Amino acid sequence: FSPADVTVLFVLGGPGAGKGTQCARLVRDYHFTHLSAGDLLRAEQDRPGSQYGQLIKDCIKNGAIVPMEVTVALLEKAMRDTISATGNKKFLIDGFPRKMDQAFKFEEVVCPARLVLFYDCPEAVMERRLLERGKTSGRADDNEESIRKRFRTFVETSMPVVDHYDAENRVVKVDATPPPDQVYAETQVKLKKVLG
Ligand code: UP5
Ligand code: MG
Repeated sequence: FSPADVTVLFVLGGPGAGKGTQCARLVRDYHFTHLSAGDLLRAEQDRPGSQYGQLIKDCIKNGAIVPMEVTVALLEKAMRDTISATGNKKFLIDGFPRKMDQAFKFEEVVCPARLVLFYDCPEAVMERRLLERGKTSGRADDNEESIRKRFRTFVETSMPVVDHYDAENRVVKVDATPPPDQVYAETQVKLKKVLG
């Protein structure tokens, strides 16, 4: 596909900030296709015959970042498949890039992002949400030990990505602490200002 026809918004924020929750609303109202890097990795992990299954499993459990080649290839394939199946070329890329090398690689080989939507949330709030979800989610990383590691990776490795885009004035920052509908209302107002 031609990068010029494609619109990509990166949706970033700490573990449990509410990226997936807000993306669902944006899909409903603005006809984006939602691609969660974490969901794509979990699906690849469970795909019979995948050569990356064990690697992905270990990374997710430890809150570590899967080597970018794997994630970028999954995202690019999902974008191609979506475009050929539906024609939709507007994407929310959720939970990616979470390391500088991924950001550079994606914008070089796939396409530049239009902007970064950043959900800002205190750790204590995110922890409460993840522990609550962990009661029923079945996610291998919704436990105290994995959550601690995910937070550390976020602060050390993923926040620099947000800071990088912020320095380029490409970040729309939204307070993710209030209830979901309130966070969404702020998202809509701020996106409208930037995208029109
Ligand atoms: N909730 C949501 N919003 C709320 C609100 N405003 N008020 C109250 N409750 C709210 O929400 C989390 C929970 O909080 C839910 O129960 C929700 O109802 C509630 P959700 O919308 O799921 O938050 P989200 O930010 O999407 O949290 P998630 O757990 O998905 O974030 P992570 O970034 O940790 O997970 P992800 O799936 O993106 O990545 C998992 C792992 O995959 C990473 O740790 C890493 O190991 C690997 N990965 C890579 O290696 N590379 C990548 O590029 C991406 C992932
Ligand atoms: Mg998510």
